[in-house]
Amino acid sequence: MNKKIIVLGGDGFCGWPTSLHLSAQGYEVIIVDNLSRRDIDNELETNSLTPIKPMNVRLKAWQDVSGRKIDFHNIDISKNYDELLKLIESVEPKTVIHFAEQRSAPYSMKSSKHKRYTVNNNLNSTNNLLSAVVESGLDIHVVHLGTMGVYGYGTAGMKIPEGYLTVMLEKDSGEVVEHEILYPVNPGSIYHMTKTQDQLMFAYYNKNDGVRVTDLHQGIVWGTQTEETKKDGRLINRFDYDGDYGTVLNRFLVQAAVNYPLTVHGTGGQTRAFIHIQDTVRCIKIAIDTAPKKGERVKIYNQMTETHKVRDLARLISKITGSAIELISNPRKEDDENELHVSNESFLGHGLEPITLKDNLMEEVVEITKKYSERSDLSKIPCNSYWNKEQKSKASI
Ligand code: NAD
Ligand code: USQ
Repeated sequence: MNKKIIVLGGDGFCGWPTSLHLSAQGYEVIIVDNLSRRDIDNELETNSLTPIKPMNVRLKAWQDVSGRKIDFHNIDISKNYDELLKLIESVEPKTVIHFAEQRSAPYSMKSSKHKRYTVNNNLNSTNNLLSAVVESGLDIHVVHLGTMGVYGYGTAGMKIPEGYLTVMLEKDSGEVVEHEILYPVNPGSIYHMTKTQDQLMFAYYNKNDGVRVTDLHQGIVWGTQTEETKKDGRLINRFDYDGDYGTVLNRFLVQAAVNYPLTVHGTGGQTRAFIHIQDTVRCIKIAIDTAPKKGERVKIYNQMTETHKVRDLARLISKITGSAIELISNPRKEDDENELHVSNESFLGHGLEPITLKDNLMEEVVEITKKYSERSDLSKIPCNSYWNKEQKSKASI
């Protein structure tokens, strides 16, 4: 049986633990990454809170603890199409997992340079991958890490379905017909916009060339370690806490560890979907095992396990740690208050037993943040990427 998997973006926060998990499950894993995320840390003069190791050290450590080998290729998939194609043709993978995009909304909004980089990088990466799959002539399952943010975060009170929406359309004759469409997109940043465009590329290559795709609309990932990354200090996963790449729950946990008031944007009434990194890797394994059949449309799963309001998370962490909470002017143009109901039946139906905030894993994250708190640079905590001039001038009042 073909157990070869290429992981694009396998040096990143989600890609690294996924690569280890799949290797541990007996897959032959090949990582592709251009290390652009590490370059962006240099650009922003920040770093992962956890001391992540260079790729060759990571791979040696994994071989030491597991006896299993993972290959690595440094390729910019948005630019080096021929190298990507050559690799796909020589490996003949059963699955390609695509994490290789610029994933920070604030980074994508910093300046016109960052907007253009995010669009060029993300759209060309996805298009190059799909073109290469078609040109190779191989029947490869593409698993893409998308985002809950393609939907926007508000509905008319209904649960957000998994990708598709049934609508009733009235013909000129008055007859009402049922139709299924991609759920209308409503991106909240340039980054999120690239993910909505990825969706169209998947739909098109699926329709025209029969490419089999699973698109995972993932919520905000929290935590840092998984069963595999805990096995050796050299395998430690990255942990972002800075104003561009740190995501809200992980940021609050670091802020609590370094006595920095929890930075709630606006009223904190924003409701978002969350998932622990251990569940991310489990979900990807499920997505691989439940690949769409030839001729099937793009499969879309909502990859999240619970929803919370930002201020409720802040209150919870404040209760556990005694931290102060500070309401700050929101640098983003987004609704201050929203309700969010999401369907995640597919993963639950395939046996996912979600890790939730109740499962005491927050304490584990607090321990890690305390352990590495001396590596933190408090000047990197504020979010200073503004969505537009108005948000910037409000912040300076
Ligand atoms: P990350 O930035 O840590 O990892 C992405 C990896 O892709 C990095 O190692 C980077 O160097 C690599 N990469 C980027 N562009 C590349 C290119 N052109 N060629 C080769 N490699 C390239 O991000 P992450 O948090 O691991 O996110 C992975 C995916 O999951 C992203 O697509 C993101 O949109 C999605 N996602 C993440 C979250 C989250 O909370 N972290 C939530 C929902 C969805
Ligand atoms: N927020 C705060 N305080 C902070 C940081 C963030 O109140 O210190 C607020 C933001 O204003 C926003 C919410 O928390 O309302 C979430 O922000 P975030 O930075 O945690 O997440 P986001 O920018 O949405 O992006 C992250 C990942 C992205 C992924 C997305 C999933 O970086 O790759 O696609 O989560 S989702 O949010 O479901 O679209």
